[in-house]
Amino acid sequence: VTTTTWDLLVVNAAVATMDPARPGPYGLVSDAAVGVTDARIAWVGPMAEAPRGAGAARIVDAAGALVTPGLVDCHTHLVFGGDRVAEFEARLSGASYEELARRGGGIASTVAATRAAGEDDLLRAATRRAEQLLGDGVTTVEIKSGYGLDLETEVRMLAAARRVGDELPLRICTTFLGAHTVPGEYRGRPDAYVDLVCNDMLPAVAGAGLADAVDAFCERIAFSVEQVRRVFDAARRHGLPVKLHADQLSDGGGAALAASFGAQSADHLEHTSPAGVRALADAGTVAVLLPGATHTLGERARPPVAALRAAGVPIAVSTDANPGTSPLLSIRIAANLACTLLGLTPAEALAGITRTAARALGLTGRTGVVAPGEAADLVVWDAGQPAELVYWIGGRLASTVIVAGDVVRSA
Ligand code: DI6
Ligand code: FE
Repeated sequence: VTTTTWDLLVVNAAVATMDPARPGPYGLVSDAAVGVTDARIAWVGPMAEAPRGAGAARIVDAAGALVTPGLVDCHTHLVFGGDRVAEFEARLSGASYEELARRGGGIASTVAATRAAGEDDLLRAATRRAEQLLGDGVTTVEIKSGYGLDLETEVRMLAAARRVGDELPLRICTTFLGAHTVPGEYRGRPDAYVDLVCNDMLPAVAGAGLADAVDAFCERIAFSVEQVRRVFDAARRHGLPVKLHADQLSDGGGAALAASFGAQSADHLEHTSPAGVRALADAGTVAVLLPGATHTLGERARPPVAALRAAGVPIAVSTDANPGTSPLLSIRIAANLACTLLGLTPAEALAGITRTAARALGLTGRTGVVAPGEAADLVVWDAGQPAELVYWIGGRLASTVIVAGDVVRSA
């Protein structure tokens, strides 16, 4: 008789594996167990089929509750100084986001506050925000720079972002977004700023191992297709994958641009054309929907969800947590809005905050699915059915959060 001993065993679970190899939209396995060894999932299946005589150092009894992969928030701007509460008030009195940006508010005001903040202050504030996500089942978070727009502050932001992963048991992916907007000191000289991004910032950030990917904002109030292409060429030279804020406020051909570089993801897409959708499908680039921004800006335009679905573009959903356009600290509210505002099904939304969000970060096979070999990032929910995670608007439903096989939060 062989005996298996796991480090951790989750029993009596309704596991929404999100494994496309299993039947049904959620890859659901009832009366299931999940065995964990060396921080990874070693076995998942019906308890009746578990290896006989299997033991475990620690057992988590889900008592029939839903278990999912740890959630993945694949697009955030959690590190920033100051706040934009006054801008929120101004917008609700009639000013538009673009108007405020042109007047030197918007991103520029956060840049000023971020340049004035020390790394420890940035870290402390970002950690408080990230804690909100972790507490409700997020185990992987992407964090962008882009509020420094000079070498020193971009480096400080990325260093703070990495350190969030020391403060909290979260997987952190960092993204260099030096090409977020043209800083005041380069007004009227955007190409000179792009030179700085490509020739100074990107090499320094890549050399220090501070970024896992490179992002840019392709928009008439930010950077042109030609300028983004230069940033992406530089990213390629440094071996970094790219992603893009594409077609958020206008159709600038961002989706096709991202696809032409084999981007991990093209994000926003409110104004993406049918040609852009086809390009994403051909490239296998993930479409990341950010309904928190649509909601906050009162945008009428919607990303072309039906076309994305018909073309087979993988769809992820994220908070876009940022002080200006999406002060949203709940990935489940993002998923709810993706359904109610954008027309995703709950199954699509749940895939979008697990498996497909992991894909948008280049983490396919590592987290986002409950399957052998993946990281043991698991959540036991105070819920019985997968769609319930998307149905409730906010609140805290996570009862046990497991990261790399460790129980890190327990209600
Ligand atoms: N698009 C967005 O929605 C955020 N960045 C971007 O490129 C907004 C950033 C901000 O307003 O602070
Ligand atoms: Fe964003």
